[in-house]
Amino acid sequence: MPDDAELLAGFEATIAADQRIEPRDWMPEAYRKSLVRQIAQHAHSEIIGMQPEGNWLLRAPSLRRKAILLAKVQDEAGHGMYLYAAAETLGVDREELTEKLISSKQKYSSIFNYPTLSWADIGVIGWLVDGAAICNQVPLCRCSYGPYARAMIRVCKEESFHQRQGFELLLALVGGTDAQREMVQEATNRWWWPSLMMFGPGDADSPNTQQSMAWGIKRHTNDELRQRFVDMTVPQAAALGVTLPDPQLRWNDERGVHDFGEPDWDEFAAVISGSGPANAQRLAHRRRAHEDGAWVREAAQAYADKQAARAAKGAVA
Ligand code: BYC
Repeated sequence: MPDDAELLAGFEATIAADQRIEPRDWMPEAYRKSLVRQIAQHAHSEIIGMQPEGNWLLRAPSLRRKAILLAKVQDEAGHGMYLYAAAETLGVDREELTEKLISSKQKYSSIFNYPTLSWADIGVIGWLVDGAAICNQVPLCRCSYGPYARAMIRVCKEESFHQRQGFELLLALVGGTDAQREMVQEATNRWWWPSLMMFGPGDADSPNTQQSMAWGIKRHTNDELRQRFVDMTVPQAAALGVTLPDPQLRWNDERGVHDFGEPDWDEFAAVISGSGPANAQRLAHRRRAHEDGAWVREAAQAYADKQAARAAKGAVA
């Protein structure tokens, strides 16, 4: 049996060689915990993220738009399932994680605590929120933990479709009436800063980044990804003919990237500590859905118990 020092050396050699850690491999407890923290938060975000858009399913303006939106919301449920399954490979179970979500012991993304007030919000969520998600999540396909990295490959493919559907929806609106163009601009004004906050606090205030990068969980810092998102989005805003609501946003020739203003970090702190505009509503809705689903879990358990009892009887006979 290898001792602890040998196990740690093996883990570190795998990370240094940029190879994957798999569930059967030894890993430091802090690595496991940090992954559970991040993957659970990610899974919860996908599940809670169904609510702002689900809110528009009955009001989508055509059958085509309804079918597209329905498919997107279902994809998000699927992403939540892959991610809970990835977390389960680390020795936690989905029931336990759901309990932590509905009792506010684990976080979910700040972005889903803002309300969806107009149909243009659905387009802007696809464009900006899914756009930010892609920037943040593509590097996670190379995460050092195998099950998370593999789940992210499929998630990212679907996010890329989500981003395009949002952009296409907005293209249709900006090609419409003045009122529709105003609706797009107004939605952009509301979602721009919360989208920048999705990347997390600035690097100087991000307690987890350094260790997560050393472990190959994160591949870039929060500020690097935020910059990448801004640079990617500016030409898209120009193509749509909308203005991003940041007077400091301009190209910096010397740095070869855009300068941009600072998000309101007090607002971010309030939203992640539960005081955002829709936190209470989102959690109450999730809690109710969980309670309403109790009979499904009971029925599944009764069925599993019956199968196990039959198998045991068969084994004895
Ligand atoms: N919202 O040290 P830091 C989606 C927390 S799903 C809330 O930088 P880390 C989508 C952070 O957890 C979107 N909390 O942390 C779904 C930490 O608190 P704890 C979700 C945030 O982990 C449906 C503390 O602040 N995406 O896009 O190194 C439809 C300090 O932060 C946020 C993921 O989860 C936030 N925005 O970096 C459409 C991706 N930011 O845990 C779209 C995977 C930070 O110490 N996750 N916090 O109590 C990540 O990439 C990283 O976890 C983060 C944060 C970049 C989010």
